Amino acid sequence: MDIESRLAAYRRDGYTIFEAVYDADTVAAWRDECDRLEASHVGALQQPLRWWFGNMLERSPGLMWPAVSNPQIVAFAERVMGPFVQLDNLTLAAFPPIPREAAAGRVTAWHRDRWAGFPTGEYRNPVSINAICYLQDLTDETGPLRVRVGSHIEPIEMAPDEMMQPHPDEALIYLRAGDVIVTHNGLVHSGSPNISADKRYFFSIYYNSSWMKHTDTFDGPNCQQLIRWARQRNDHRSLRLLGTDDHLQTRGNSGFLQPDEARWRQWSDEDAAALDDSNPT
Ligand SMILES: O=C(O)CCC(=O)C(=O)O
Repeated sequence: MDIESRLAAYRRDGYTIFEAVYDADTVAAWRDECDRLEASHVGALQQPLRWWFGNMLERSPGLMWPAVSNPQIVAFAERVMGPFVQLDNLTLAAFPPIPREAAAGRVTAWHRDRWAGFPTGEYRNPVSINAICYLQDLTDETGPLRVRVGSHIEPIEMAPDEMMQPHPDEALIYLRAGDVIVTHNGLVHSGSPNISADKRYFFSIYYNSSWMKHTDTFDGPNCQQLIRWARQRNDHRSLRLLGTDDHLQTRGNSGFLQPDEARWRQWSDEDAAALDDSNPT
């Protein structure tokens, strides 16, 4: 799908799917990393309901940076949010299976994502987006992703007693391992209980605007090393992902007298021209 059609579908539906972004070996390495973190976890006296590891870029930079900086995904994010795309948080998760009886008639929990607002009936550019990658195929056993299509535009309310139940207007999405779904922060969505024989793994790369605070920290040695590498390359896209936007004052106070998209394109082109990738290491 070309990027303009993808953008139009994303604006209409509240999500878009990039198929087969990662191969089986890459996906297996992320699953192994989740198991490794679980095994090295101190303090858990009993099996938790879910494993949830934040700050994954600092924990596993070599494994996770290629996903955070994936050119296809970040280029799309820049078309949606402008060249203001920062990593808010990167979370690797695994949900152990639960008994089939406990899962009957349940969903994980309907929600809109962090930094969203209640929609007004008109499309608004999101200040944050979620790029979710599942590390096994989603089936009725591993649990599909559920979405309410268009709920990033429509002021759809859900009462507390509806939060954990399937909804008649839901769409079930059966992503394959290695696909990436990019959602608008206003899209109402939920996971599904895992009744398979294995854990249900995924990671969520949550991007927000570089005008905002970020949830993960970038002051650990691994992220600092990435920042030095990006600085050497004059790589503004990577610097922004890592919480440093050199153009924040000029671009964030540009006067706003031209349509956003034209300015965004110009700024993205300037960033690409400034990049010095003669020293890739
Ligand atoms: O468990 C899932 O499939 C959904 C994950 C989710 O809701 C999220 O990352 O915001």
